Amino acid sequence: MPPPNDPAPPRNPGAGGETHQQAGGTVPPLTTQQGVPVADDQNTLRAGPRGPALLEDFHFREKLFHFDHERIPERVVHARGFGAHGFFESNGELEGVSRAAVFKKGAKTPTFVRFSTVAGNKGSADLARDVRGFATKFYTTEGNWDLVGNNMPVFFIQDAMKFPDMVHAFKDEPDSGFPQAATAHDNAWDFISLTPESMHMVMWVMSDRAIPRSFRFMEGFGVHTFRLVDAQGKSTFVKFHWKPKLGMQSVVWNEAVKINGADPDFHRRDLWDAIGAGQFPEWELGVQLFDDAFARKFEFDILDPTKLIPEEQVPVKVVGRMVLDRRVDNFFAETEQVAFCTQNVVPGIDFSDDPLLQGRNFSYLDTQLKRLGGPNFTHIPINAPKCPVMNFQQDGHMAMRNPKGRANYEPNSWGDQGGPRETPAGFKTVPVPFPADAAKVRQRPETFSDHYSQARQFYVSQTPVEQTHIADALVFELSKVQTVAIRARMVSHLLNIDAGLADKVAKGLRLEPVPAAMPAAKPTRQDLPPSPKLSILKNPPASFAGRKVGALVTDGVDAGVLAALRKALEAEGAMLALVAPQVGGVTDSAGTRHPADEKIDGGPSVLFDAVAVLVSPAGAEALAKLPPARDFVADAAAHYKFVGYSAAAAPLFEKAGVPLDEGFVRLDDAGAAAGFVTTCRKLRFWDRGAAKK
Ligand code: HDD
Repeated sequence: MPPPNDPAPPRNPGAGGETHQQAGGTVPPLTTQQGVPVADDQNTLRAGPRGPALLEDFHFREKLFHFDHERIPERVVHARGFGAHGFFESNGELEGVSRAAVFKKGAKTPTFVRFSTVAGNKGSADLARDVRGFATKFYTTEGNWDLVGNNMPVFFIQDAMKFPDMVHAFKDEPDSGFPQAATAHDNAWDFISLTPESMHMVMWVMSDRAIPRSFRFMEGFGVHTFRLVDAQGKSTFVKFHWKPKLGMQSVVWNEAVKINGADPDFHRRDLWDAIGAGQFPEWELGVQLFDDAFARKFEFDILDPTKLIPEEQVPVKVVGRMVLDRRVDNFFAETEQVAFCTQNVVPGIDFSDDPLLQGRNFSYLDTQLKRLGGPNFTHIPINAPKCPVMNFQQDGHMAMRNPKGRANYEPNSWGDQGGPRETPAGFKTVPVPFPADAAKVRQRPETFSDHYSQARQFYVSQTPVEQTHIADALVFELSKVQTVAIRARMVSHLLNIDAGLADKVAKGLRLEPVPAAMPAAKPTRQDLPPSPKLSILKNPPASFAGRKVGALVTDGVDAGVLAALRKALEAEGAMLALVAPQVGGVTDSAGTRHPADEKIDGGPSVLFDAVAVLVSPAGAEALAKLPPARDFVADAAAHYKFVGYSAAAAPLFEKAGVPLDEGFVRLDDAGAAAGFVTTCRKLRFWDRGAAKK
């Protein structure tokens, strides 16, 4: 057996039945599902070579039957995702706060994470402007804990009742079936503009958080307030955070659009490649802990999932780390069949009364039944706990865990043979008193009614570059909305968030006249201080580790410079990909051949974090005539990337219409490589051109 992550063995040659490989050596015999060895897998059983197929061909019938039933329903949201295995290691900081075994000092718990986009279908492109799912299954010694979060700490709606409407509006429109994996259409913005509680989340989704460079460079959030419960039953409110060790990074919108064409699998490939290369992504698990007293004095309701608690107000305490160090062996078996449920908690972790969370606790179990076809989806290996499971639930489709003996109920009189029993150490819901005067109502609390203050706080916490991106994204999305009244309604909301933002968007849409501000249930608070932690660019990574430079090379590339660049990147923990006119590669100045990772039009610069142009004079002249080579440098410049270059590259820049600036770094001798890599740590040269706005 090859190790699980080894490349697949070569496929059997030949399709016509003459050259197919026979069993023998290390190749096992092909069998039917019944284990019957198959002598001929090329031809159906026929009445004569040109006659009709015969019904008795059980191998053919079984093969087609199985193929016809390969698909299961895709997830109604988060259909497109990618998973990996890893572990969580606790540093013990929560020992006194939660009795969960997963938080014991040094406890190492296996995990499975599935990242996803929300709106697009299973085959959509990775770089959609969208929220990213960040769902983690912890296989703890006391059962599975699912932390089903997103890469944004707030949500569009406050009550699960609105979830189907929200999802319907965001996904493709029901008559046309498009656009898909995009909110840039009338239905989405109609719903948003009629739902003021979504305004905070809209700021996040229009920000660069919605177009991450990689799953590895994203934060994650549990969103809701949960409770941690200690051994005495005392509970503490908690919000969960994942912080990527490699820091945060996003792409720019024009880049996202092009990545979707160049490599729609960009995010999944990135994770797959990184783990394969031994660059295991790592996140710190952080918590914001607070008590009832804080909850009472906080400006917003801690049960409202459209609000966050600024980290400056309640700092994030690191309680452990998660490393993703193993690819899946089989996408369907693991990534597709994994079933996350928010109600999967363990002793020491409990829910709050957040109405969105309460609704989710119903929805996830329900959806798995539909998706996975029966109540025994917990028997599928990826969903099965790694601790003992014992109860009296039985039978059902595809039951794999079937207890022996006569006891299938309790109480019973069968003593030691009577099966499992309740234990005092089990999960107990925290006794939270209901208000004595509580009546059955369908009513939003008044404390949920400020929809603009935190949207404003998010916006004013961004750098000017990030604010520009938010305005540009709004203009882009609303330009795709055909109903002018919806555009206007959005601008009237923006006026409650920030007058400057509303002005930019109105001008960008050429919306005349500018509407009045939307009447608000509560006036926007102007006094909330900016929270720098909400900005990506105010929290840059410490190094270029985990990133990738694409070097456009030609024959005659300076052997010393190329070797030095590779060495400097390796020392930084970064990667180098060679892009050449032909995939066979190039011969350097010392006569050594370097195979290319990409042919020039298969490896556009949007796939890299920074680029280098290392060419000979003849090579530069030849590249200058190639449109994809000109695009390579023009896009790198337009996307504010750092560009390392040899002097000979000048004709290419000239033909591409790219003026040089301080973001272009000369790489004429080997000594310059390390300096270039240090420069790349800043990730983008935002001072270039339009970004200065
Ligand atoms: Fe949800 C999937 C995250 C609100 C109903 N959700 C799903 C996944 C993630 C989230 C990451 C994909 C899990 C996977 O990879 O398999 N959802 C969230 C977050 C929310 C949220 C962070 C708000 C804070 N979701 C939410 C609500 C409802 C749902 C309010 C319904 C009342 N979500 C579902 C679902 C899905 C799902 C329909 C589809 C596939 C699945 O569950 O397994 O049940």
